[in-house]
Amino acid sequence: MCNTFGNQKQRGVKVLLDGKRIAIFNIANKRSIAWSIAQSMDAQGAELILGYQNERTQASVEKLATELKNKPLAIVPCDVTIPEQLEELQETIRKQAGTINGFVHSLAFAPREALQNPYLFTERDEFLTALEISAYSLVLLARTLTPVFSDEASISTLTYYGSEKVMPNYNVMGVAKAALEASVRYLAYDMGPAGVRVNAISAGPINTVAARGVSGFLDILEVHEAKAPLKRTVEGREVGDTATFLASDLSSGITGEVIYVDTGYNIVGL
Ligand code: IMJ
Repeated sequence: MCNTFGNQKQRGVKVLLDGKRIAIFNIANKRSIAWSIAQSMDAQGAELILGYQNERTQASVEKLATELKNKPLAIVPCDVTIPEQLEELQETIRKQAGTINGFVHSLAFAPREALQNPYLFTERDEFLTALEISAYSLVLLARTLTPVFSDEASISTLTYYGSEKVMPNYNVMGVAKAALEASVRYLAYDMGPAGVRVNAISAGPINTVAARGVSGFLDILEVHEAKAPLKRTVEGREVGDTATFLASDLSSGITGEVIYVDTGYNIVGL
């Protein structure tokens, strides 16, 4: 048996993701939102499959994985631009987990120049790269992993308010996140009849490696603290806990939705 949560179970305490197998794409380092999600899900008893993009991040994911209570079912390469790797991903999951109860899509990329120059100057290849990696990859992963889904599955992705309102420098990423959010609705419509839910978490600004390099990012954090009703920025744990909720049976009636985890920033006009 050897269940870390034996005590909680004996006391009748519910563990949200007990018996759930969930894949998370991708973890790069300890600041990754994907890592906060992995920690929250692990704490609720999930058995995880962890994705990394390339050899540069493989070692750090393997090291982070040792901090989890439950040893991951697998640690897998997941570069969404390599079709053979996605086929292999499906095979590995089938072998190591059988079926999964869903996955988390927490990956995005736009070429740096596209986040620095005015949106007006976005080149065709920059646009296509941003949309392919940040939006199309959700469709690709949903289709690739459908054959290994259990009866009821949950897909969650990460988005940002720059999809709806202009944020300085967010540029083509805002356009990609708008496509991602629309994809969530269309996928929810397509997959709903099979019992698959698809949702997005719109996270407030967090000091991750993907955000730090952004010029003026510290100013953005300050403005957020001043304007948001909770008068602070959001923590990775809070985003992770929302992902846990969306993967759990507690959210069984929610699909096609964008849930804001932004300390209330988006509701304020001035
Ligand atoms: C990113 C760019 C501009 C403004 C930004 C961000 N703000 C926030 C972010 C205000 C919060 C972070 N964010 C929400 C993202 O989605 C980041 C995506 C991203 C970041 C980089 C940096 C390094 C690189 N390409 C990137 N592609 C996507 O070369």
